[in-house]
Order: sequence, then C-alpha cells, then structure tokens
Amino acid sequence: MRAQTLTTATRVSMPLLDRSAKMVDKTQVAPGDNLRYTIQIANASPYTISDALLTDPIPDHTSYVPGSVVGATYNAALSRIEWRGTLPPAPTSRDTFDWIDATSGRQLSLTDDSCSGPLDLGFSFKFYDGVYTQIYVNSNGMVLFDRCNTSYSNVPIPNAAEPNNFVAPLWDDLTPGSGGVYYATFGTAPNRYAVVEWHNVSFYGASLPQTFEVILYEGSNSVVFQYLSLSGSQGSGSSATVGIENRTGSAGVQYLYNGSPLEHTLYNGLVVELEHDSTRRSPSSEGSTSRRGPGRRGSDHASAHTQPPSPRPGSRTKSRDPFLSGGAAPSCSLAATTQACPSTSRM
Ligand SMILES: [Ca+2]
Ligand SMILES: [Ca+2]
Repeated sequence: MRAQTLTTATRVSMPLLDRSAKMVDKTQVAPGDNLRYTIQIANASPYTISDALLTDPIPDHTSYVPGSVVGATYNAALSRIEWRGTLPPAPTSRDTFDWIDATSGRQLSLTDDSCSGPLDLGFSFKFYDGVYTQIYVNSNGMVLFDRCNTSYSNVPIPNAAEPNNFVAPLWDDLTPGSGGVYYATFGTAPNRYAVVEWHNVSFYGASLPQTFEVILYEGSNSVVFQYLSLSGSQGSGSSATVGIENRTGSAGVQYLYNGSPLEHTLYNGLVVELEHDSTRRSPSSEGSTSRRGPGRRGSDHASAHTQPPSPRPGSRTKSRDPFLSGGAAPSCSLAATTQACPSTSRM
C-alpha cells in the first residue's frame, strides 16, 4: 500500500505553508476498514509562525475512530480535526548561497552617515505600490527608493517615521571605514539585476569588517540579501534591523531586529529573500491561502524565505524556485484514523 497525497478541504490560515500535505495509507478500502490520515504541516518560510490553525474535516462517508487522533484534537461538534500551535522556521541552507561580486562596479562616494543617489537601475523595479528606476544607497546598510536617508538609528519594521520605502540587509550604525560600497548591474533584459555590495564596511567606532549585499531582480521584483563575511555580534545583527518597508511605513517585513528572533541571527553564507506585494508568485502558492489571493493588494502579504540567488552574473536564463530548493522539513505531523462507513467503499 502506497501513501497517496490527496487534495483535501484542508485550510491553513497562515502564509507559506504550501508544502504541507495530507496523506492516507490506503488507496482502496472495503466497508469497515480503517483509513489512517497523516497531515504534515511544513513552514516554508524562515519565520516562526505562531498561532497557526489547521482544521481538517472528517472525509465524507467516513467516521472518526474515537481516540485515534495524535498530536491534535477532534472536534465532534464540527466533525473535524483541529490543531493550533507554533511552527518553527524552515531550515536555511548554505548550499543556495551564490555570492555576486559587485566590486567591479562603481564605488559609491560614501562617508559615515551619508547617502548616494539617485542611481539608475537600468530597469523598472516594482516595490509594493510603486515602480522605480532609481535607488539611493546609504552607508548604514540600506537601499531606498524615494529619497535619501542617512539614519544610523535602526528601529523595528514597520514604522511610519522616515526612513520609509527601503530594503535593509543590515541597517545599523555602519561606516565605510577602510572598506567601500559598490554598485553594479548585471544581465540582459528582461533578466537584469542590480547589486549593492557593502564591502568590508565597519561599525562606527569598531573595526569589524562586514561584507554583504542586496540584489534587486528585474521581472520577479525579488529582493535578496546575501551575507559573505560578517564579524562580531554586531555583524550577526545584534543591533541591526534586517527587512523591508513600504512607502508609508505602514507595512513591511522584519526579518531581524536587534538580534531577535534568535533563529534569524545572520551568518556567513546566509541568503534571504524578502517578499512583497509585487513579487511574482506561483499560482499554487497564491491559491494555497486565502490571504494571498491573486489580485488582492495589501501590506500583510509580505513574507520572507530563503532562496538561491540565481542567476549568476552573465547568465541569460532565469530559473527560480520560489521556495527552498531542498524543501522545507515537515514542522509538525498529525495523524487520525477514520473508518469507512459500512454502506460505502469509497476512497
Ligand atoms: Ca519607516
Ligand atoms: Ca554610520
């Protein structure tokens, strides 16, 4: 007997649970036989999802076998299995790291708490409700779309105060020091991408070289952060904000703020993609949760996941799995047994 993955009425109310699956241990049963269902809930995002809720109706023409549920509860009134809990983040994979060296590009004239721009992207980049052809780069680990901002004092995301409309791989009190900040674009239309690399920059008052980058992709509008060489606790993000924020500062994605959550501590070889409303998504993921319906706009859709940062410089092709190439490990597993009704042999 081979387990089969079924399409079911299971609804999961949190984002990026696309790899969750429901399986049953038989493909055919006689009346009175037992069917054992197993549900695996996989968190495909690098976030901890708290207060996730799963409800799974008992299939038609079957009845619940009392006491058979494991890891969840049976709601007799609604004839369904219910589970509520916390899902740990998907494991990040160092295999997907693919550093793009931008030091061959233009070195920006940046000093402590300064900003450079506008810089031409060479393509249109959609970010939340805007379309941008230029960016601004500051020495404190941020790329901004509307205007320069040189704030060295990082705050949580979202925050309506300036700076707004930014992507920040490491917003902290950095200074170029003996390093530099570089900007380069690669690829050919419609698969171009822009890279801003903070190369051996330091924290203000400290000599701790840090090298990391932002990649902005044409077409997919993806925002990817990569961390090549970090040092010290500050380099791991202990006093930084990592994330993106929309134009009004009303929404964004906070990957890390002052070292929290601990599982998002930055490390050498980490790659993170932060999704926003204009990130192209696969139809399957759009349909998987009600909060991600096609055509709906809203700031609460943003999320993050790790991703291989393809293509490499010079590559003309673009093949991007929107999720972890290695697959997210099942985060939780539930099981329940139902019994086929004597009057039917369905299933
Ligand atoms: Ca803000
Ligand atoms: Ca600074």
